[in-house]
Amino acid sequence: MRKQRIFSGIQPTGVIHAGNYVGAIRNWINLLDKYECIFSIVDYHAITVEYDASTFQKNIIDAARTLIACGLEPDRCSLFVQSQVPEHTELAWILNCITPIGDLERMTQFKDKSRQHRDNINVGLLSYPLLQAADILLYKSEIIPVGEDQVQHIEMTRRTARRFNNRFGDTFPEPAELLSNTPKIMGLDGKTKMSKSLNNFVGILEPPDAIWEKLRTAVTDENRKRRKDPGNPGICNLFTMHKEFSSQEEISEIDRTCRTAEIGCVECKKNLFENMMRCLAPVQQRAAELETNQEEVIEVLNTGAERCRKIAEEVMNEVRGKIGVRKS
Ligand code: AQP
Repeated sequence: MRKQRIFSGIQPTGVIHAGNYVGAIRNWINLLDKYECIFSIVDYHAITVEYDASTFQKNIIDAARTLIACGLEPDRCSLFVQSQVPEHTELAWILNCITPIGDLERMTQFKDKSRQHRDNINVGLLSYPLLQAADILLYKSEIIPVGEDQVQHIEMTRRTARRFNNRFGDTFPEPAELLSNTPKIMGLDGKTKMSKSLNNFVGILEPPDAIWEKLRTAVTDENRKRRKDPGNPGICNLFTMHKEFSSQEEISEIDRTCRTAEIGCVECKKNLFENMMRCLAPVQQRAAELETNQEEVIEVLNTGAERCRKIAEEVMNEVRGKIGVRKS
């Protein structure tokens, strides 16, 4: 039986953080055997905000080696850079031409990013969800594993697929999002989503000292003013992280001992740090090996791009024919 196809992407915007890891990447790894998996480093998405062209290529390679180190090995999935397959932007243009502008103006991420980048509210930022829809539809993908912040964009992708199908005939499946157990990790400030641009993150390749320093100073349950006050794990972001990095027994024990004030936040953080490093140390080691072997990373990306180009060419031939521009 044919495996269902998965697509997901990540922007090469500098670091991959614990939110990306827990909300998306770990889920991707768990799905590798069950689905046909395509993952992309979405460089054209990343240029919708200010970026440094001189370090961009390094960021792309760094993102690729981090993903491979996390477990996206080339024999288990296709990993490539979005710009290696030009059909992504071609399909995005076509989708632009069938989408009312009001649909895009209503997107929460567009509103948030417009506030964050007031001096650079460009057309690409507005049209970002349609490039994402093109990424997904180009492979007729069915399942999209993402963090909670992307759910609205997947709804938009479904609407766009429906609009295209209604106008030009059945072409695209309507994809469904697939959330991880922890689809939203808050930042170290405990107030907003962990985000690169908000500088409230723990990078998964950061040295252990730096990770500890960030966890040590992270906001926990703000109602717990003194060590002897009972805490409430239900509203503590670090407890959410424990759920991802600690064993079931430890999670239950922390839940109990925090509520009775048998442990303080520092002890809880030390425990989280140890468990996090146990999980991240092998990833960091493999990423360091790949840093000295860039050819291997480029080879993985080229192999992935070649596989994806074949699918993309076929789907675009169908799309071009249906919209009446050209048949090849
Ligand atoms: N805090 C998070 N919790 C859970 N999942 C998250 N994701 C991102 N942040 C969290 C998920 O990671 C995948 C890749 O996301 P991306 O490359 O689009 O990154 P992003 O959402 O742009 O990440 P940032 O850090 O928030 O970037 P900036 O600050 O540049 O906007 C997605 O599946 C996303 O849901």
